[in-house]
Parts: sequence; C-alpha cells; structure tokens
Amino acid sequence: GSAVQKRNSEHMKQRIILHLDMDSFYASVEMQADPRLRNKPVVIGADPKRGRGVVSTCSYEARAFGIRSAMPVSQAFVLCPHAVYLSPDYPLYSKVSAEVMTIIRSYGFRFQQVSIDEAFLDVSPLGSFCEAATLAEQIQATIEKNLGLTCSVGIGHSKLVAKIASDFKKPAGLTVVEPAGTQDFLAPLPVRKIPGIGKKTELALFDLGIRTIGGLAAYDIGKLVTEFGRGAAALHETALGIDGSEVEEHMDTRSISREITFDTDTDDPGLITTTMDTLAEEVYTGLVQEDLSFKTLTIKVRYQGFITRTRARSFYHYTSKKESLRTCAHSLLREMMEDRKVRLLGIRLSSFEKQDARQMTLGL
Ligand code: TTP
Ligand code: MG
Repeated sequence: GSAVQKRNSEHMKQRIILHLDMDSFYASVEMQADPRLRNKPVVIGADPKRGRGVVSTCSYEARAFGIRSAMPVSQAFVLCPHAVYLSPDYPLYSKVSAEVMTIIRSYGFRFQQVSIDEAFLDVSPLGSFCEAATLAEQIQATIEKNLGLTCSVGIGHSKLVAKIASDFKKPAGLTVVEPAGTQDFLAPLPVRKIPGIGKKTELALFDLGIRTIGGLAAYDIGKLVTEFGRGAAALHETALGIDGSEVEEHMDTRSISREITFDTDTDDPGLITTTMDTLAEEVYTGLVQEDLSFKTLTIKVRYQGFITRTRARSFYHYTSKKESLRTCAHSLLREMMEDRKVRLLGIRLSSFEKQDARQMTLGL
C-alpha cells in the first residue's frame, strides 16, 4: 500500500508533461486567413447552405450564442442566424496543423501529436514546473507570432492532468498544476472533464450522486466496481490524477479514425449521410497527411440505448482514393442502418502501406 503510493508520488514528481491545444482551431484558421471574419461569430460545419450536418467547431464569439461542436447546423442557425457559416477546408487545416506541430517539435522534447490540434511534450528535463511554464509561454508566443493563432497549454505531472489543465482556461490560457496541488485542482471539476467520460457515464455517475472529480475520488471503490465493473478501478485512479502513460514519440499509425456523437439522437437520413461524408473527408485528410494508402475500412454506429455495431470491409488492393473510401463508407452504413435513432457515427481506416514504399515497389 504505502510503498506503492510512495513510488507513485516519486514518479509523479519526476515527470513534467505539457499539453497544448489550439483554440477553436478550424474557425481560428479561417479567421486568420480572412481578416474580415475576425471578431465575428464564425461557424464551421458540413453543408451550411442547406443547413444540414453538424457543427465541427465555432469561434469563441459564436460560443457566446450557445453554439457548440457536434450541434446540428440547423440548431446553430436558430441560435445565431447572423453568424458566418463556412464549410470546412480540411487541406488548409492539415497544412496549418503541420506548421503548428513543427513549432512544438522544434524545442527538442519528446513529442506526441494526439489530434489535428493538440500535442504532448515531456518536458521533465527542464527540472521544474516554473521552467516548464516559461517554455509554454515561449511556445504560445511563437505560434502566435508565426501563425497568428492562439492556443491553450496545461502542465501537470501526468498526461491526464496536463490535458485537463489545457482545457481549464481557454482561449490563450496557461494552467500549471503542480503535483502537490493536483487533487485540489481536480476535485471541484465536473466529472465530464475527464477525457473519455461521455454523457452516458456522466449520467450514471450522477445517479450515484457523483458530480465532481473530487466526489468520484472520495466514492467507495467497492460500490463503484459493482456499478461499473472492471473499468471502475481505472476510473477511480483517474479521479486522483494518476496516469502512468508516457508521451510516445513514435506511435504506430495503426489506424486513422474519427467519430462524432450527435448532440441529440437522430434518425434524419440527411443528417446521418452528411455526417458520414464529413467523417470520411476527415479520415481521408489524415491519410493524405500521413502519405498512406489503406486496405480496411470500419464503420461504427451507436444507437439510442448504447447498442453499438461495427462493420468492416477490406479492399483487395491498398487504396488512397477518396471516392473508394466514401462509397465503401456509405454502402457499409446502408447495410447497418436500423430502425432506431443514431447517437454516434464513427469511421476507421487501418492496414496501411506507405505510399512511397508502394511507388518504389512499382518502380522496380
Ligand atoms: P477541439 O480542440 O476539441 O476544439 P477547438 O479547437 O475547435 O476548440 P477549443 O478552443 O475548445 O479547443 O477540436 C479541434 C478541431 O477538431 C476543431 O477545430 C474542429 C474539429 N472537431 C470536429 O470536427 N468535431 C467535433 O465534434 C470536435 C470536438 C472537433
Ligand atoms: Mg482545440
């Protein structure tokens, strides 16, 4: 018991993890590219002309009207009809993302990109949280100067704490959580701030009277296991800020995936189709960015009531064609549709081959 605890806390003291997340990324990139959009409510979403699909993201000015990611564009229209509605320009976001990542990487610390707009650095060699904060300010200033974009940074003793911290103060925030202050920092936050806790788990926790991370940390672990099964122990550790996972520089690109949870469960075929189009477009961008071709495509549909179905198809040859990807995604989706409302849609590409490797083989 106490020996393990001691080892854990020593390990915690050694590590200093920085998490950086761009502010309203797609919207900020658009506002940077077109000065006329600055200081305006800007909404990025699929098919804004016909008002279908969901909101990818929106500027902080638009958030003031209550608009949020994953909300149907039609609902955003109601909340703020005078906002500027744009369809996403993925190639542009990919390019800017690569520029952001180059800057973050350039400081020479162990680096891990986790999505288009966020990354971890293991800055433990700096030796103190104070030095880490100075570095964070430098990175923020460089990104702002070179790209005209703001980001928010969190620093903590684990990836988990750093990630929660980067979300604590947005936009352009810097939140440093020293190891000794971790539990005081986490305790008052709502449980949904823990990455991976969605609406469903949040509601289940509410039923137990648990609303905050502190409430979860203090809850009887035995009762939690009865309620949530084997996952409960990990959930409990998370509430204490414990997360031993490392910043992984060389992650295997084993899959490229994206999923969207609808704000409200839907059976609108138009919304479902355009959302699948958006997801296909996004994973395709990832594929191009990584210079890969793929063989296997998997579609995930979660229905109301948490029933989740997946269906995969493998191509005979590797492909990097957008049209094959789209057609396959839609045909799998058609095969899977049930007479039930949809809560979540996901798409995953796997079984990759490097494009240039393929070209080399063909060139022989
Ligand atoms: P986020 O970092 O979650 O959101 P954000 O950068 O727009 O805003 P924040 O300031 O709160 O960090 O996601 C990064 C990008 O991913 C976002 O700009 C658009 C895209 N995205 C979607 O397309 N759909 C979604 O539901 C979410 C959450 C993000
Ligand atoms: Mg972001």
